[in-house]
Amino acid sequence: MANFFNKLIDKLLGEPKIDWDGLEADLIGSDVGAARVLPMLEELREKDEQDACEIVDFIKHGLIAAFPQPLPSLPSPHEDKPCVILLVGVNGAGKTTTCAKLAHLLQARGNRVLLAAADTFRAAAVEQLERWASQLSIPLFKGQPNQDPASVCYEAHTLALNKGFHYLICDTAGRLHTRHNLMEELTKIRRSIGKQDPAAPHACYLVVDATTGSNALIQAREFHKATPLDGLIITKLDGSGKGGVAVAIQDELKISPIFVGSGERADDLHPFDLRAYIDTLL
Ligand SMILES: Nc1nc2c(ncn2[C@@H]2O[C@H](COP(=O)(O)OP(=O)(O)OP(=O)(O)O)[C@@H](O)[C@H]2O)c(=O)[nH]1
Ligand SMILES: [Mg+2]
Repeated sequence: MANFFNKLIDKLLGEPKIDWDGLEADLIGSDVGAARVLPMLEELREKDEQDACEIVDFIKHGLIAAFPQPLPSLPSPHEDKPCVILLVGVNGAGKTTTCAKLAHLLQARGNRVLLAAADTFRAAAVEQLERWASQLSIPLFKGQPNQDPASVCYEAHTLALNKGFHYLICDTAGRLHTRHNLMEELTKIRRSIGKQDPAAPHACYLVVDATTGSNALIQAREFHKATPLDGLIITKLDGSGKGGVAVAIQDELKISPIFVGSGERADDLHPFDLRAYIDTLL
């Protein structure tokens, strides 16, 4: 999709008429998903639209229309209870970094935020979040090495409730969406968070690496089955990936992006901006 516009211009410059089959092949090969692009191309082909700018505009509008208006936003704490946010995703997607960034962003907005290091599989994961927490002066709850992540989340939630935190952000271990037992563990974490507040977790976000491509749709399907997802956080948008798969995820699962990560620093997290995202895609 990223080169779509350039290719389209090249095509128009090189050929007297648009090669609709070639254009279709380019678009289907993108992560956006055939379900959305095929009907758009069909309409353009019927009109025999030849103006490249019109074509791009038409596709832009079609992609924007895939998303709800307004887009869902981050929940707020209510009735003096902390708002619990769970971050899940495959290995290396950017969960731990995003937990720190999100805590930093919420703290800067005047909230009291607690981080929970619930990736107890690897000592390094806890240390990584500890480093962020100390650098950003954010309180952190960590359990014992190898403690059950569900019980770490439960204890962190107890602390957040007792101490009047506004937000609790739980980091979880990376897991392959194909590993049934690891996905089951997410269900357990969710249940343990719900014990003291049936509305919790108030948001569960899938962290997706923008360079992943269409496999992210499969990840979203599987994670959504294990723990209903309330949104996406697309990381590494500063890299080569444009995260076009978010359109396919929105189309199929009705899960919208909430934030995007654009670098490795604490303030490289921004609310998802639909128009900017579509502009980058094209
Ligand atoms: N360029 C860039 N790098 C990022 C971004 N988000 C995270 N990273 C980097 O990606 C790598 C993995 O990030 P982590 O936060 O450790 O990912 P994780 O999902 O917690 O990984 P596991 O716990 O191993 O599953 C780190 O080197 C991060 O600095 C981003 O938005 N942009
Ligand atoms: Mg991690």
